Amino acid sequence: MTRIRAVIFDVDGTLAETEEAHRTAFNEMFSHFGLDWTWDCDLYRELLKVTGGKERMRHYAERKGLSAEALQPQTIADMHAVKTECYVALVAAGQCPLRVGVEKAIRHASEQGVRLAIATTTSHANVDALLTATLGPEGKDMFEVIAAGDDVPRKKPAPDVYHLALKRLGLAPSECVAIEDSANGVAAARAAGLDVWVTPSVYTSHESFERAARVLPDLEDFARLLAL
Ligand code: XBP
Ligand code: MG
Repeated sequence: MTRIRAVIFDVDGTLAETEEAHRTAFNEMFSHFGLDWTWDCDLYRELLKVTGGKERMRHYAERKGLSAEALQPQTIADMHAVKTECYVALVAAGQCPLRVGVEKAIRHASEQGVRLAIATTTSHANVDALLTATLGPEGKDMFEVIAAGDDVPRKKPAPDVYHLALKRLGLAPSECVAIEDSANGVAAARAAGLDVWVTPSVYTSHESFERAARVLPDLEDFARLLAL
């Protein structure tokens, strides 16, 4: 019998390699607004240090020395809403399959009576699109709690979204484990007192994960580790 009563999954890079779809959506949105901005893979890897799409865009605009009015919160929000539409369309078209072992891990935990939750920086719209596209119409219902970026004042590496997930689960950090892909995600989960299993993703494989309890290539071994 596992001591772990709930598994709290990160989304981007953990459930699926979604960041290429996010990058494509950002570039489609920039083109939609007639901006000559293009985020290539190398630049995006650097920009991913800033969590949150709106915060990432504001950071990039400030780097380009854009004037204050161009950075109005409403402007950024309008741009991000279009980006989300572009991203949801890419996910619905099947661009983001679940990573190796993820579906088996989700279904195994559920069969073992281990509760499932999500703690992510992205939006509910993006989470809903990914879970529906990869797990079907019942995908969302497999997660008892979905805590998303816009539900909390501070995004990862702040612990806010993990605190919210734990509060809604009604569990202590010691009763749960977080599954993450990034150093920002590990920092957030550790700050909330959670043990963390990391499955580094394409955009985070260069990062260091000293504070993680486990660093795994994927979730293929999840069932055995859950039973330890
Ligand atoms: C990763 C993020 C998100 C995505 C883009 O979230 O930092 O900002 O890069 O999504 P996770 P938005 O915590 O799931 O790894 O544009 O919706 O922010
Ligand atoms: Mg992530």
